Amino acid sequence: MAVQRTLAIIKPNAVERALVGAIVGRIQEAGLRILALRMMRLTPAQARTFYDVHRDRPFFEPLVAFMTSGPVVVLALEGEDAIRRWRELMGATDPAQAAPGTLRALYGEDVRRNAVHGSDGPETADRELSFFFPACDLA
Ligand code: FUP
Repeated sequence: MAVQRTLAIIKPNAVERALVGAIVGRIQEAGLRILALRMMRLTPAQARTFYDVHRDRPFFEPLVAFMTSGPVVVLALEGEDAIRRWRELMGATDPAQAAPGTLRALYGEDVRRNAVHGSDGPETADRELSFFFPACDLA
């Protein structure tokens, strides 16, 4: 399996609950390398662009409101099979369906306030990484 890069986001509910350290710890214990890390507050325009694929879904505006409700931490991760491994660590989108011990099972509150994000494939990862990090940060 090739070395991959993926984008992770620690969402506003997890930042608010002081879970950044716990989540970064799980990333590092899993052997995923942190290439870049930044805390920021998304603007509504940035959140809409980031989630553009969902713009026609009924949950789009509430999702944008949630993602802009407080700071997030964005991370560029690297490792063998990193996209799948990070999604496995996150668990299913709906915390109620997420496997025990996964970050969404532990820290997610509902399907919107689900604590973490991860790219869902190589093309998405490229697009999402370049959305947040200039290429020089990922060298
Ligand atoms: P995932 O790849 O697991 O983050 O899941 P999706 O791409 O399906 O959804 C992206 C985000 O949309 C979720 F993280 C939260 C939000 N969402 C909702 O708010 N309600 C839903 O019913 C589904 C997704």
